[in-house]
Amino acid sequence: MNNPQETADRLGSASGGNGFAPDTAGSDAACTLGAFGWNEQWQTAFEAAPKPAAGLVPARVTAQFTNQYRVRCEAGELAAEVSGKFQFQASARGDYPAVGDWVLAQPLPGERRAVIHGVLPRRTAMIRRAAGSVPEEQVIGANIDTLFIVNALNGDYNVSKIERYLVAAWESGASPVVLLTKADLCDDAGRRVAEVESAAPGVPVHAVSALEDQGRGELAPYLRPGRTIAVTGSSGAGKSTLLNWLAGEERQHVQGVREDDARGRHTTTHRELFPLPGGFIMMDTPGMRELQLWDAGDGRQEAFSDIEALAASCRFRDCKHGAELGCAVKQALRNGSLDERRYASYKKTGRELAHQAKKEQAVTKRAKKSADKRLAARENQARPAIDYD
Ligand SMILES: Nc1nc2c(ncn2[C@@H]2O[C@H](COP(=O)(O)OP(=O)(O)O)[C@@H](O)[C@H]2O)c(=O)[nH]1
Ligand SMILES: [Mg+2]
Ligand SMILES: [Zn+2]
Repeated sequence: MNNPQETADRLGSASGGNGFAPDTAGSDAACTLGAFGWNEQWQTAFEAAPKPAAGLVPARVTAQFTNQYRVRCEAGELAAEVSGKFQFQASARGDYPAVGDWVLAQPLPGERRAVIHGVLPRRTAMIRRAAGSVPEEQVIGANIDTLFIVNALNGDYNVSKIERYLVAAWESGASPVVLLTKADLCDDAGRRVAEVESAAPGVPVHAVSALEDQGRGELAPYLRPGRTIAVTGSSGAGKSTLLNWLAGEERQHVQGVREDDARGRHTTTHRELFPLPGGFIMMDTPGMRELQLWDAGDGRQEAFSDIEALAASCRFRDCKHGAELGCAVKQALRNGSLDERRYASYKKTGRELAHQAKKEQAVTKRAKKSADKRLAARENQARPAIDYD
């Protein structure tokens, strides 16, 4: 399995029918690694990384398809797949490269393909629980500096949904920013901005309209050279439109523009990085019906820091905020300084994370009993599915 030729053969057969095709060499010259966020820190990390093969170069994963990657290295864009040894050593799905990762790539001579032999340690990782019955983490974006949580100011508007994304965002290490899109469709955007601000302590909130070119100036501080920005949120919230607007040209299809396929209105089908004029890098993502949280205890504490602070001043350290005397949370709910909706959202995310931790523990126990743990882990490592809504 660890034979480069075998890997090349697998790459060859896999690249046939799935619509995967790297750019031709033509546009490569203008795109150096710097345009994809490469800098001295990454250079240092690359030099320090173990090199399991010869001829390794740094490359960034710019797109991920079912079982293939597209990576960008100094020599241009290449199709890539992980080495057999990498597969053998990976013990969890989260060990595999994700869009945004910097990897150790071995370009195959004379071909526009490469084999991935390693992943540089991630600075940030946006993680969710993968769909499926086995609890598994799925990295939906790596090395994201700023996460735009996109929620449209029409029927999509939902503060509790934003709170959920904030839990995952804080956990990821990326700096969250809430963008309320389609401001042209809303008469009281200002009130909603204030409402979201109170549900997102310490997080900047902006109302924008790509359609009417409103709010671009407010976003300027995030759009700095070398910075990676990911957009996340429900399908139809305007993520791809936002990317096109900030790019100043159509880089992504948006809903309603391309003729509908059998699945309906979904146009963004995979995560992909785009280097944009201005030197920043944007990651577009397909919409998610629901963001399933993964192991995000600290992220929850951060996202609900106001409630955590109240809880710290309850009389009893282990206060459940039920009928206890001296409960600061109950008092805040009574006097209206804490919103019932927000408290419900806090409790819901807590229950979910606890439930999931239990499930994970059960799986770990079973895996320990298993005589061939590694084999089990490899079988569980389903290929990342395209996540349509
Ligand atoms: N009125 C209005 N519509 C918008 C705006 N931004 C996006 N849309 C529309 O919302 C729909 C979904 O946009 P799209 O970018 O595909 O959403 P995505 O699924 O989040 O990528 C499209 O029909 C867009 O034209 C906006 O600022 N104002
Ligand atoms: Mg889209
Ligand atoms: Zn209490």
